[in-house]
Amino acid sequence: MKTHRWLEKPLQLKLGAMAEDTKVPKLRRQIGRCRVLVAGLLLLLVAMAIAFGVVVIRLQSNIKELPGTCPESPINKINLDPPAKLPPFHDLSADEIKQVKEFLYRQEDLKIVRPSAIALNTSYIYTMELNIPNKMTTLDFLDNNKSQPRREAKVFIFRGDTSVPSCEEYIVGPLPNPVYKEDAKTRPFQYRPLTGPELVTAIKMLEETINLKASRIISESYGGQLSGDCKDNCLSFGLLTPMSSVVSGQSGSRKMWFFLTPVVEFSSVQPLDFLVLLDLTNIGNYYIDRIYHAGKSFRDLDELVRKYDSGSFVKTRLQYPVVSKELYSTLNRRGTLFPTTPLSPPLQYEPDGKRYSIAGRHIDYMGWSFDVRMAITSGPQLWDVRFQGRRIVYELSLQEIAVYYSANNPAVRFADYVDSIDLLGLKARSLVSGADCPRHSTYISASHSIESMEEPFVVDRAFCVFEHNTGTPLRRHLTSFGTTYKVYEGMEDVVLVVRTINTIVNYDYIFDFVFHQNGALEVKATSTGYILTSFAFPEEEDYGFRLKDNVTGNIHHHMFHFKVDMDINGQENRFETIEITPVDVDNTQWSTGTNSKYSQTKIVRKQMKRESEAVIDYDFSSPKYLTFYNKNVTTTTMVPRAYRLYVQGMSKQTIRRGSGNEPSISWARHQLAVTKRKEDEPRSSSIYACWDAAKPVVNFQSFLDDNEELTDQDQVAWVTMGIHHIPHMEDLPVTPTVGLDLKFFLLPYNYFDEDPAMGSGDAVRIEPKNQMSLSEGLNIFLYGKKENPVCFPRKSTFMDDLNKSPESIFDQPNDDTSYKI
Ligand SMILES: *[C@@H]1O[C@H](CO)[C@@H](O)[C@H](O)[C@H]1NC(C)=O
Ligand SMILES: *[C@@H]1O[C@H](CO)[C@@H](O)[C@H](O)[C@H]1NC(C)=O
Ligand SMILES: *[C@@H]1O[C@H](CO)[C@@H](O)[C@H](O)[C@H]1NC(C)=O
Ligand SMILES: *[C@@H]1O[C@H](CO)[C@@H](O)[C@H](O)[C@H]1NC(C)=O
Ligand SMILES: [Cu+2]
Repeated sequence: MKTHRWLEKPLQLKLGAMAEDTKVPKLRRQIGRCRVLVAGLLLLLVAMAIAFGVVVIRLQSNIKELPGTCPESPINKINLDPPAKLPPFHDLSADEIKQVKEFLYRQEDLKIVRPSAIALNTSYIYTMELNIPNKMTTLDFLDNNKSQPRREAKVFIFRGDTSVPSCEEYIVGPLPNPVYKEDAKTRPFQYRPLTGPELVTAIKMLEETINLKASRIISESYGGQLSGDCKDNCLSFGLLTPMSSVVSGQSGSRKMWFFLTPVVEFSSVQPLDFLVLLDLTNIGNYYIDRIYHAGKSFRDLDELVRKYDSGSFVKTRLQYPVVSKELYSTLNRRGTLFPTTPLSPPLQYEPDGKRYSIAGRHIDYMGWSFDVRMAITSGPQLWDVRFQGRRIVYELSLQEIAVYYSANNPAVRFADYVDSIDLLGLKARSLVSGADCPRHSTYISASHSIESMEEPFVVDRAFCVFEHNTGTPLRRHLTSFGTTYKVYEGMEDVVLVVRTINTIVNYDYIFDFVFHQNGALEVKATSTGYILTSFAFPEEEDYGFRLKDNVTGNIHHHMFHFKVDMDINGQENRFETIEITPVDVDNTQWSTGTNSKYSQTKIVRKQMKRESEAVIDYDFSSPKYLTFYNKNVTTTTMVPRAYRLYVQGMSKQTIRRGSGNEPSISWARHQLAVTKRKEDEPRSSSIYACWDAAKPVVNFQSFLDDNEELTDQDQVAWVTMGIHHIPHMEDLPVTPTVGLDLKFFLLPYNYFDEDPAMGSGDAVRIEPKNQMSLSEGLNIFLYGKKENPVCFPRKSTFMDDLNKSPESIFDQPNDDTSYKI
């Protein structure tokens, strides 16, 4: 209360009340003897009152100047609702998914059961996605005012109900009210990706059998239990490795290695030496094919138990991990806290609201426009990418992620993951504001058809879109010296980022599509997440460093494949390399020496006329630019208006061609390949690729082998990026992204007459008013930007919202769909 009084008094002070204070004479009359003391007290009071007054005045003047909430842009709107008529590249809507399912349930020949009844021996809908319409028809719609191509779904049906089980793919349309399904494409059943019914059945069988015959070995060796009584010492078979028939030598087989792991945060860096190979070829007859334990191989559990009891191998004796904040495999903050007092990091805000628009899945930004979608089978895609109204790329899409390991033990040795086995698009989930994406991001959802759910599975935050000030100049120049014309000009590289992050069990892959204001498009793939490790027998030392007493971090190769359908000034393009070639020129004219030569470089332009020539294997000794253009579109100086493809994230795939699982990723043989675009070569990989090395369902090599003519054809650039990863201590607990970003760029190359970012109002120009004298001051050009815009960013409710809907970040426990590799 006292505090309040004191605060009230100075408030009067401020209003001028103190000058007429009547309390002073009264005090003088009544307490004459204490005059001095009182005077002193009063002085103190006055001083304090003034001090408080100043504080309050300050506060009040601050309040007067307090900025408002940052305004919304009057021009740029964000409307994520699907438009009434869905455009060609829009993912299937929830309603379309529903209509396709109902249509298929009515097809008696397919005998499809609903998700509640799916089992290994039933026919059911695994997933579906937009069937990309024919390009020519779509261009007629986009460019020539023709009618929109029909929308269709591509549906994946697993037929476990037939005498020879198979995977069937159907095209169903037209949406939203389908009336036809085209003849099925049939794929081998043993190549199918991971499915709930299989994994649930396999793991249940495995755990029951082991509990029955070997629970003693498990508990004595690892201090834990598989199920039932376990509480703080649970073990499970969580990780797995598909073993394709080229590895087992058994044509038509389907086998998987399962890793026993403790159920702790996180299993892939807590390796145990207990691995089981299951034969899953026949759906009614799953069995243990092999066991690998204590560095030895056993045919079955009986042999394992017999040899364990007879002491014929050195028994493993491990403690169950002691779970604490300090446990190396956990992601608790630990070590000395820094900064030593909590200080928030810098944040970005949007003082004039959004500078990009979104309508449905169509995005516009600073002259850029494109559509974005999430294909469940292959991940993020951009369509019809234009700058200043002119199409540059028709399709820019992730094709595949692969990671090939090497090890001594069989489960990690054969871990040649081709990740669409786990549905790349479905695993793009749960972006977290303030960590994965800046707080001012817009989140885009995705709706997927998944085997275990009748209703579409909605991922709230599959993409984030944000404008980002990179803090790096896009350009700058200063001339200041001597008598030169003095001027400074520069601008920040402010970009739009479209981001998604796919979590494939232990690894997390960040994909960024970055739109720069100078017409450059950047694509970035970055790895983070947990490494996969092996129990550290001495034989593992060839394959990685020992990171803990019993943990080897195995060497592996991350690979990413992208499709870039180039449409530079139309579809008919040329692919030209500009080689940087050494040349010794005659120098006798400029030198007094005889036969003087001068060594320099010249450019040699080479048009790649056939697919066999258009394969780029990076060669340090012959540097070159890679350009794409339409031969009819040139500058006034007859230079082709091209875009340059610049790949920065290359790596060499070293596994012997044609061996093991290599044929499944023949796209990784070259850092770049350019092919003639074909409707029947839509993707370089497939959801079957993890198993299909014996006979790849999609064999990218065949795209090249027909050696098509490329000149003035519609061309696709297939970009492979990769990184060899030899894990090190600092990969614990989780691999940091720094240094692991792989990029490629599409850069305008004689495409414009000058840098198109010269039009950007984000620039700053400073010059003296008088070139002859600085004393007259400066002209500063901000092009309408406020010099010092101040407003309150909108309050984020992200963490509150998350708390209210935990399922928007995590799977429900025991959800069958959450079994993964
Ligand atoms: C599928 O297998 C179960 C037992 O595992 C059996 O009860 C059922 O009849 C089988 N269904 C079909 C369609 O064969
Ligand atoms: C586009 O086509 C529609 C109907 O086919 C026609 O009415 C319209 O005039 C056309 N617009 C242009 C710009 O050609
Ligand atoms: C590593 O494994 C050996 C052999 O099984 C065991 O004796 C040792 O305790 C293990 N070390 C740790 C840290 O678990
Ligand atoms: C270039 O122009 C000629 C003449 O108009 C035309 O026949 C040809 O198809 C054009 N080529 C390309 C690649 O656009
Ligand atoms: Cu890695």
